Amino acid sequence: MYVKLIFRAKPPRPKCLNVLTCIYVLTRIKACIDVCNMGKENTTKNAALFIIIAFILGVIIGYAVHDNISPISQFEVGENILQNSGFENGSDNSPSYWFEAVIPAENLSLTWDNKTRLNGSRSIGISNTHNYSETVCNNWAQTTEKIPIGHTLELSGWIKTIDAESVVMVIQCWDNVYNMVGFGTTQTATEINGTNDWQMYNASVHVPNDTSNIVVRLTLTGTGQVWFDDVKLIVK
Ligand SMILES: [Ca+2]
Repeated sequence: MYVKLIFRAKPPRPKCLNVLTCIYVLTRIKACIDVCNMGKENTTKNAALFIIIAFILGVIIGYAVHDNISPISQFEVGENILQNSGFENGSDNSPSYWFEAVIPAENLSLTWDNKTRLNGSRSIGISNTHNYSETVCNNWAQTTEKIPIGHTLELSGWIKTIDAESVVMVIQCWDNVYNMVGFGTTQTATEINGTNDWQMYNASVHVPNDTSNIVVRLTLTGTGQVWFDDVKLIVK
C-alpha cells in the first residue's frame, strides 16, 4: 500500500533514562553535600554508598514511571478501541477521529454521508471514477490511542459497494522506526468488489511487542463507490 503513516505517537520514555536521570540528580545532591563538608571528613566511602542507593531508587522510580505511561494499562479485553465507530460525531462536514489518506483526483470524493448508512444518521464513503496510472488505495484512516501489546485485535465493519474495483479494511502495526511489524486484512477471508448491499466483514492481527502505533484503514482501490458503518476494533 502506497499510503504511509501520517501520525505517530511519542514512544514511552525508556526505563534506563529514568534510572540515569535519578542517579544524576542524586549524585549532584551528594556533590553539594560534599562541598559543604569539605575538610571535615573523608567522603569516599559515603560516595560509593550514595551511588548504590541512588541506583536502587532510580530502578524503582524508573519502573514506576514507565508503568504509569505504559499502553498496556490503558485498555480492557472486549473493549472497542476505535473512536467514533458509527461515524455519528463530527464537525465541518468531517467525521471526528478519522482522516483522509488519498491521492487527489478530480473525480475522487470522500464523504461523511447522511444519505446511505446502516445505522444512525451517518456513514463514511469513498467515490472515484478517476483511472490512476498506478495502483492507488484511497482510504479513511484512524490511529488508535490504545496499543494492546501481545493481544489479538479483531476488526469488524459493515460495507456497501457499487461497482467497486476492490475494497479492503486493514489493520497496520508500526514500530517506532517506521517498520510495519503486524498486518491484518479482510482479504484474508474474502475479496470485496462489485455491487453488494450492507454486509459485515472481519480481519484480525496479533499486536507485536515492538508496536508503537496502530492504524485502521478503510480502503477503495481504483474506481467505484463504497460506504462503511459501525467499524470496530475489539481487544481479544
Ligand atoms: Ca452510522
